[in-house]
Amino acid sequence: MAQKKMDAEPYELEFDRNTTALLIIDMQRDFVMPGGFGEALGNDVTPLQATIEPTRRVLDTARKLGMLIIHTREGHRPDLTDCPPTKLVRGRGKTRIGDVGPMGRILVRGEVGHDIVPELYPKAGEPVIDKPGKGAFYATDAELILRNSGIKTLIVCGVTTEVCVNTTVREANDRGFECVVLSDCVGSYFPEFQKAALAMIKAQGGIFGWVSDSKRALSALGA
Ligand code: C5J
Repeated sequence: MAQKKMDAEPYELEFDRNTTALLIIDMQRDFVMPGGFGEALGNDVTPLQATIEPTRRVLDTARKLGMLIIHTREGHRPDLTDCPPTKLVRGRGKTRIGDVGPMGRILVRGEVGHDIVPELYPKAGEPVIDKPGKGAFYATDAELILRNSGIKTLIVCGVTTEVCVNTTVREANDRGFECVVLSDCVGSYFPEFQKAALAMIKAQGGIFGWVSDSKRALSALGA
């Protein structure tokens, strides 16, 4: 039986495992390891590392169940022609997008820092979406892939909760996808933003979607 129920807020989520995908957003070294984009913006990256283990458990289960798994990476072409000049100068840090850091050029495709952490590394056949913006739907083929696969529901993990996760969930919601965000599998550099970003998703009867956690998601998936 593919029809499932997940304990979540603001109320139980009904979903069909066959039309549900796991979407893992930007679990790149540039955000979760020292020396990348996150740190260049002045953040302590260690809180984000706590999301890796619960996300790995959900990823393992999704793989065992044969679900569609999509990974995203935020970043730019080496010539930065797809990076808005406004994004380049924002942050005003000493190190900016395209500059050389300890993990290669910051937020540039093909560099070590741009790639996904080894624990969650995509397997062959799992689509990886390279996105120039915060949302996974802007200037990408994410929607096409999801529609072609008959996906209706997204289980969302990744970083950061208030930036790329929230932007993507809002984009997905406007396109008619149902999103459930797993609170221990999404992370922020700011505890107050983590709290607010999750609250916004489930507020007003689930205005953008649902919030659950890895334990409840794994139980709902039948793991
Ligand atoms: C940020 C992201 N925080 N992946 N990107 O700039 O959330």
